[in-house]
Amino acid sequence: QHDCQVSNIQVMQNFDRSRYTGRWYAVAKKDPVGLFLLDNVVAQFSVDESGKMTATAHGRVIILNNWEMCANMFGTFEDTPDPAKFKMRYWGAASYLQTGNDDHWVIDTDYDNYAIHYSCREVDLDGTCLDGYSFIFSRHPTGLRPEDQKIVTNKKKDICFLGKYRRVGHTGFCESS
Ligand code: DAO
Repeated sequence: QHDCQVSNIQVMQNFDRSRYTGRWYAVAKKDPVGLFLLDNVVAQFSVDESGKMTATAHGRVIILNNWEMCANMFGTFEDTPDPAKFKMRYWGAASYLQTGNDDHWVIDTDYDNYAIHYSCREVDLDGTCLDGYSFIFSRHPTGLRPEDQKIVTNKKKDICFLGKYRRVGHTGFCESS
């Protein structure tokens, strides 16, 4: 299971999008090439009337070399045959923010405390991930509960991102906007 093949990565079984709704605080992040969201990252997931998953998120970013701001972002999710694997189209409230269409996989979650997200943007010729990112989310702004840390560490290993994360701080930078 640690051959690091993107196609072999195990995702959440029987993912329940309605239990996943609500606020999630990013507590750690593995950055992609050309990182965007720096810290104070909070995502809010919803399921609309038709059952489609959507999200809003904010986070501190630095754009145009040196301009620090809070980015308000929107995402819509396209379903795939695997209930835990989505295609996420995202864009910013302002035109100069990043837009994209990324994979959005839920690797594991207990819905009430922690969640592990994974996105590989570019698969290498050998089938491993050449450029990807991952968020570790917590329902608690204070971080993961000690009992969840071991599970999360094991999952980081499974997705071959162990040791590549940095802590995502919450200083209140995006709370006023
Ligand atoms: O921060 O480097 C990065 C990549 C993240 C891009 C995605 C940001 C927008 C997300 C919107 C919705 C939900 C989770």
